This record gives sequence, C-alpha cells and structure tokens, in this order.
Amino acid sequence: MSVLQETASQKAIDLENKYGAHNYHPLPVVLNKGEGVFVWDVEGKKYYDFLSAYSAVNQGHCHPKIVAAVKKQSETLALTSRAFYNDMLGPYEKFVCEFFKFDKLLPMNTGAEAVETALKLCRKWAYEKKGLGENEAEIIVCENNFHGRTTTIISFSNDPVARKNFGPYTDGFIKIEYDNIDALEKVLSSNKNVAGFLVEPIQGEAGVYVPSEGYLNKAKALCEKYNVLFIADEVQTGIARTGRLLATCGDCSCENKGCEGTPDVKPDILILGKAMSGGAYPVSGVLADNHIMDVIKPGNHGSTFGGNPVAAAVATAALEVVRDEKLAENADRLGKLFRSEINKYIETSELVSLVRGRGLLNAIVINDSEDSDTAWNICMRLRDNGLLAKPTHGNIIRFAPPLVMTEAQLLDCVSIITKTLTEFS
Ligand code: IF1
Repeated sequence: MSVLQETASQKAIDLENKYGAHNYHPLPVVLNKGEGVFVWDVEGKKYYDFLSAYSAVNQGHCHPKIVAAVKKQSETLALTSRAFYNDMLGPYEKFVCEFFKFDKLLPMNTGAEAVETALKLCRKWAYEKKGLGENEAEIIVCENNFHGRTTTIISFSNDPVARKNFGPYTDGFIKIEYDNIDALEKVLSSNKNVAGFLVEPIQGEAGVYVPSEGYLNKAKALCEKYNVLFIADEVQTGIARTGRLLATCGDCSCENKGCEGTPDVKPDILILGKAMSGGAYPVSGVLADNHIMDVIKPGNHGSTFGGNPVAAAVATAALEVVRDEKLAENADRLGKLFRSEINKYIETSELVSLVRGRGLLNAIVINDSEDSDTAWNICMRLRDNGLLAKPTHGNIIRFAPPLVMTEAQLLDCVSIITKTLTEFS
C-alpha cells in the first residue's frame, strides 16, 4: 500500500481520532460486518471475535432470530415512553421474571443505569423496610470492582483512571477486599447502617478473578443474618457466559445442572445488561421480589427508553436463543476444553503463567510486569493471525468468544492462540 493510497481502515481511524472524544484506545482494526463468532474488517479480512463486545454478543453477531425481532418491532411500534402502556412490555416482564425466577423486573437500557437502579432500590428499601435513619444507608462494595461509568459508580471505584478529577464523589459506600469473607463479616457486625452488599460473581475488569469456592454462598448467608441485601452485578457474568444462565444461578431456570464449581445463590437484587439483548440493542434491568421492589412508586425512578417495545421484543428473542440453543451448556463444555488446552500449552511455556475463568469468560496472565506492553503486542499479533482479543489491566488478556461457537472452531482458536504465543516465547 503506498503512502498516498490510504487504507479504508486508516481513514476510519483518522476520522474517529479527529472527531471523536479520545475516551478509548481501541485495537487498530475497523470492523464492518459480523456473523456468529466471526467479524470482518473493512478490507474483508475475517476474524474470530474473542471479546463479544465485552460479553454483550453471547448469542453471536447478528443472530437471525434477534435481528428479525428488531426489524419487526421497529416497523410496528418503537417507543411509547412509560407515560402510556404498550402491548410488549407486560409479556416481556412476565417472561423475564419466569426465566430468572423473580417477582418483578425494572427495565432500563445500559448496565450502569441498572446498577444505579439497584443502588437506589437498595437504599429506599433500607429506609422504608429496614428502618435506617434518613441518609444513613451504606452499601458495601469490593476493591477492584467495575460497575460502570456514572458519577456515583465511579465514586466507589478504586481505578484512578476511571475516577480521578471526576469528583466530588457520592458518599455512602464502604470498600472491602473481594473474596474476603472475614472482611465482609467485620463490617456487617460493626456497622448497623449497612443496606446492601454489591458484588460481581466474577470480577471481569479486574482480570476475570474467580472468587474461592463458597465465597458467594457465605456472603449471601451473612447478608441474610444482618438483614442486608445481596446485590449481584451479573451484567458481564450473566446470560450463560460462565457456563450457567447466571453465575449466581440460584433457582434460575438454567438446565445445565452439572456445571462446574459455581454457587447456588439467589441474589436479593439481580442486575442484568449486555447479552440480555444479544448486542442488538441496549437492554438492561433489575430483578427483585415484591417485598423489595414494592418500595418503588410512580415517579421514583424511570427512563424514556427503559422497557420500550423494541427492547422487549429483542430481549425476549435473545433469551429464547440462550435457552433454545443451550448456550449455558455449550459455554460450560467449551470453557473446560479451552482451559485444559491452554493449560497444556502453559506447561511448555514461560510466557503465560496461568489461565483462569468459568465457562467462556477466561483470561490468561502474561508473565511480565503490569506496565509492559507484551499483552498488547500479543493482541496485535493475534489480530494479524485472525483472532480479536483485548488486554485488561496490563498483562492480562481476556478471552470471551460468542457462546454459539462450535468445538471445532474453539480448537481452531486454541491453535491460533498457542501459535501466536509461541511466536513470543
Ligand atoms: C466500557 C470492562 C467489560 C460491567 C459490569 C456494569 C457494567 C459493566 C460488571 C456497565 C460494563 C464494560 C463497559 C466497557 C468495558 C466493559 C468491561 F472491561 F470494563 F470490564 F465488560 F469487561 N457491570 N462493562 O462489566 O455496563 O453501562 O457499559 O452497559 O468501556 O466502559 P454499561
């Protein structure tokens, strides 16, 4: 390619650089088509997608059933606001409540909005049901959490990049170490004002950190003991990603009962987003039983787009795909295969120190300093070799392909990954 003849990719990148806020540092690849586990760049090169839009595209790119739902409902009725009823929302709410076994859904659009909704719901419950004094409620969160980008959510982040110079921050949060049950009990037993405990069943952004066995069960039991709401942020771990419908599972309708090491915990408040729509549309929501959700009265909370007819149609289709195509079972089975294949490679290599994860939410840790650019360079080479993944926190690479992958495709990907890693060792 001559210097004068700029590629289509470079043109697109230049435009984003010139006219878009610089709030991301994407891998240099410009995509214009997706189908199932594959995406294509504007030059026509095909890649395996190993990020799935941060687990929003669990059902695979442009799933025909989900696309059909968007199309049909967009042509019929797209938005009413909640000032009026629409004929899609009620059936959708019934479907979701039965799917996840909760009494009620509060529909929103993005993950961060759903987290905000859960925090508001928890606080209001604490004042009106638990009897805390006005403005006294505290919510326990975990170190290295990622729950979104709003002002309140970044107030309890400990990532300086996400929070510095965005203050003043929202009060009312207590941070404890993740996966440390004693730290949780210490706060609960000494502080009467705790309203809730907000936790990711697996910490995604922190580097796919799976807590020790029994942690979530014990945390839930402690929350019950101290009359505190257990709030699970399953925006990333939910919707079959970790080999079960939910990483907290509970008594959800998941049929993959034989899946590995995940707990049976029913959160008091469940937060969902991302793959709720299979990536076709922003859909999120909060689920809770009546004794909690009934503190929310008209005017307390809402959203112009939350619960709109397109979202209702899309999310129904997206969840049906998860159920009908048995994506939880597939993620569980392929995840085990992935980790065992990568572990075989690790035995022969100094470059990768470990692979961890559940289902198809996995990460490898590169044996190099946190601030080295090895993980980034590996992702660049993976791109050249036809597989797209992104580093998280320096030397960790997250691997999260769509859950519609076949075993043959997964083994093909393992060979791309190990071949690429070998180029670096
Ligand atoms: C970005 C990570 C993933 C989430 C959990 C709530 C939200 C998210 C557990 C908010 C969002 C995203 C957002 C994206 C990067 C990303 C991410 F790398 F930061 F950790 F997925 F892995 N709870 N996660 O993971 O949902 O408002 O974005 O719909 O660039 O911020 P949202």
